[in-house]
Amino acid sequence: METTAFFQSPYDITDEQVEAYRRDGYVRCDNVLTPEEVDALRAALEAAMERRDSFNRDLAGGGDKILQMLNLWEHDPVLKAYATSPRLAGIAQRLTGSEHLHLFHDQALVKKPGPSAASPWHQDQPYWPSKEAGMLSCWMALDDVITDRGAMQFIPGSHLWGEFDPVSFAGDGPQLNDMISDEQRALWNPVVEELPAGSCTWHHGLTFHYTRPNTTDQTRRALVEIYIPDGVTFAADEKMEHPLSDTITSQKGEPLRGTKFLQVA
Ligand SMILES: O=C(O)CCC(=O)C(=O)O
Repeated sequence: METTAFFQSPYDITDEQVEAYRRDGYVRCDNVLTPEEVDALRAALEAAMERRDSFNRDLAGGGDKILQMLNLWEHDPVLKAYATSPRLAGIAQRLTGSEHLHLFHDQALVKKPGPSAASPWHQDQPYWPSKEAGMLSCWMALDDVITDRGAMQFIPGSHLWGEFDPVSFAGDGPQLNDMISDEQRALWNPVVEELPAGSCTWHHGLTFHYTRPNTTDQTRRALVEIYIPDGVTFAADEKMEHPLSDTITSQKGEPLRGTKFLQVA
């Protein structure tokens, strides 16, 4: 397949998957990418990791335990084609019911073998500059992910529990366990989604999720795309700073837009 044809064809997400997303706050989509597309994304990601020319940091506080690299699409045409692809935009439209979608940002989240850390239970929405909930993430496995390599775990239905405070990925602040009610604790039934490379999960910004440290001898490379549906506005000073705060062009209360938030649908 020509590189230019990558990520163009639609993925036929079923009504049952859409229903599951709305009920559980996440959904699994198998075989969204072809093996050739996975290879192209892996090569692009490896090159980006070599260059380190995108915003990058260790989410666990140092030492590449959870390497995060943001807006890789700016430096690579394959990663841009993927982030803005009709395939992902089409799935996001179906899941959210939104006609229009903007890319908030992409991010690689890499857990290498060796010193690694858990991504603590958290929601995404508290870290985002958005007032309303509704933004969602596509978490794509570029390696086969099993529980001990850092497969995503979710609490089904937790997207209906409202917005909690952000937690520290370095584990030095309040953790979610201290914040949830006894009732919520009783409903705390994590589901692990082990995935082959090229399959993904989509999760709502309020859904609690977690991954274990990578204790295997193979790297875990995940590529995450975050989209903004219609109806989400800029919360300005009500929310914490984000690495992309400086690129936001909206005033408080206006639809969340920025110089780098590409329209994808
Ligand atoms: O990949 C991980 O370890 C965590 C992923 C995550 O928190 C996210 O995609 O929102």
